[in-house]
Amino acid sequence: MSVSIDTARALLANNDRGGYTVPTEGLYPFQWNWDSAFVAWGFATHDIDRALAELEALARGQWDDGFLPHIVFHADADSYFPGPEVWRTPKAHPRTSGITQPPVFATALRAIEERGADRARVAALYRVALANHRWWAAARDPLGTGLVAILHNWESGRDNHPSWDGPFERVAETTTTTIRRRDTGHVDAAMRPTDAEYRRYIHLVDRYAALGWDPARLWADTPFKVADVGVNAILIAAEADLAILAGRHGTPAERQEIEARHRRMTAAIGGLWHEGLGQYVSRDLISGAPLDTPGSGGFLPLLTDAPDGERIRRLATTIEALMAEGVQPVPSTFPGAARFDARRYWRGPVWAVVNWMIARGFDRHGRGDLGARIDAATAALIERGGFAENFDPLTGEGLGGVAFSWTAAIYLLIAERRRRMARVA
Ligand code: 9WN
Repeated sequence: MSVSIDTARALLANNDRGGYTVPTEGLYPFQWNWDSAFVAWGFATHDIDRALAELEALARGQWDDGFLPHIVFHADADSYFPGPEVWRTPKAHPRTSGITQPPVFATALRAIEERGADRARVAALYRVALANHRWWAAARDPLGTGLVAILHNWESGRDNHPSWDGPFERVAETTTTTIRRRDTGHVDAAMRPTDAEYRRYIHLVDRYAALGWDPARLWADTPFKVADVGVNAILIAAEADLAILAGRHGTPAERQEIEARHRRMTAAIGGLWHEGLGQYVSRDLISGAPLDTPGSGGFLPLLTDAPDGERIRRLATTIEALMAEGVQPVPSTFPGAARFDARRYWRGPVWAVVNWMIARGFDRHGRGDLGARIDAATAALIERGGFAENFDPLTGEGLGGVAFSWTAAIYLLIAERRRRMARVA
């Protein structure tokens, strides 16, 4: 498929399953949480009604306590493992998984509203986001530290990043669920996590299902508890966006509550800075160890007010140095890191959605020049490699699944942004 604004829109229309969008045909046949937030944002460039519908469909998967699942199984499909029969969650109509994903929802909602959305529909979605942020605080930071935890690597969205290898040494392999991988029937196994990794991923699912997916029991029992730098940064940015939405759709008390969480989290994420690497890193909350494999996730705190001038300079210098060496920005794991693998998922490849967030982070901190360079590099990768799932940081080749919704959404957003910048100039 040639790459253009028209083909990006056509791709989204083609992956529409009637009000929600699958990440790609076959490999991912359901609605995914953060994919849909980016897709809604992308739809907002040309179809506000459809953008709202995407978030409304995701909201139908919300649990009573505010939890938003990482997958909503609106319709049956047998081309993906693990399906609903493996998750065994209490939610029905629609069925869902039992873990979550990076909370981009409120940020997407604010972006949609800015482009002129219906007030009543935004107000209803504001309440969904508010309940969800309260869930994050209560379920994933019960001690009020200001850092939320992920309890499964899939919750990071950066699934097999080497940072999770250490914490996974404590995780057993499943003995009760048969692994029936479908992903390797769609894409080359060399681009995907290994079977041993999958057995551990599913052990966590088995264990949490046995605990009835009760947040307090999961918190007390889990062998995998990580303060992921990406999820924390994205949640802080989402709290800032939610505070703005609260000003229009909520009460003064809600706004204060959101701002208090925002302040506490902004202060806490500073503790994830790694001076030796010159970037932020995740932390194992069980051992206390920093998870110090450098990669794109460590740049996401640029979305927040946490980094000072010196840290921003170091983050920028690192990206500029990589680009000067001919590396495509921004690799999920940096070349030279011990477990770097240019073609394997989050162990090297570049992902358009992460680039979009890092670029906006540089804009936020007065480095719009670098934000624009990252956008240009992302658009060029897509134009050469197609609407691929991700890209080889050394060759630029498109990898993983093809015809990916969120890659098309980011292409539309970059194009819109460039049009706007051209008008301003
Ligand atoms: C598990 C859908 C999702 C993305 C994730 C990406 C991948 C799933 C998988 O695909 O994860 O959630 O089966 O590998 O890592 O970020 O949301 O595109």
